[in-house]
Amino acid sequence: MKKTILSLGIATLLLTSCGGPDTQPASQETETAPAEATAPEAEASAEALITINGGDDMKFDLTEIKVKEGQTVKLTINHTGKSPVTAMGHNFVLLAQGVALSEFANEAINAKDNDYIPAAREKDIIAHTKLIGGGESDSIEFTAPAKGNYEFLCSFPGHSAMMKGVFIVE
Ligand SMILES: [Cu+2]
Repeated sequence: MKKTILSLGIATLLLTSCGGPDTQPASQETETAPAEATAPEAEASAEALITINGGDDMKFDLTEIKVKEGQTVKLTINHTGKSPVTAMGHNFVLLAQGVALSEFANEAINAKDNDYIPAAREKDIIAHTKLIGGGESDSIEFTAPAKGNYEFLCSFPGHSAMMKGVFIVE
């Protein structure tokens, strides 16, 4: 009788000790899973692909753009309308921090010969596309500046009242 109780006890010990190693591979799996999940994120943070559209309705389809500090920003602007560049031209101009958007836009009106980019304000611009008309596109590439909020606009006369937004660097 004593022998059977002993062997039962050993069997229980073996079973419980077997349960130990069984749970270990499972915990190892959960440890490797987050590492795999962060890999695509790290890859994505290398560059930010932004597409912004503007049509004959004088509107951008984006009023907020979010990127991460130091990212390579590849931005494409599409003019989805039909109006010629002289009547309904669009561009994307990203202003440096602290630059008053309305003041900049007012000066841009006098810079028709330079696609409404005032030459004296180049230092106040982080990046800008060329001025495009209906059906046209332009792409630019630049490095996202330091963390903070920046403003962007279309500098064609009168457009910035409607065509502007916040460029957020996180
Ligand atoms: Cu415009």
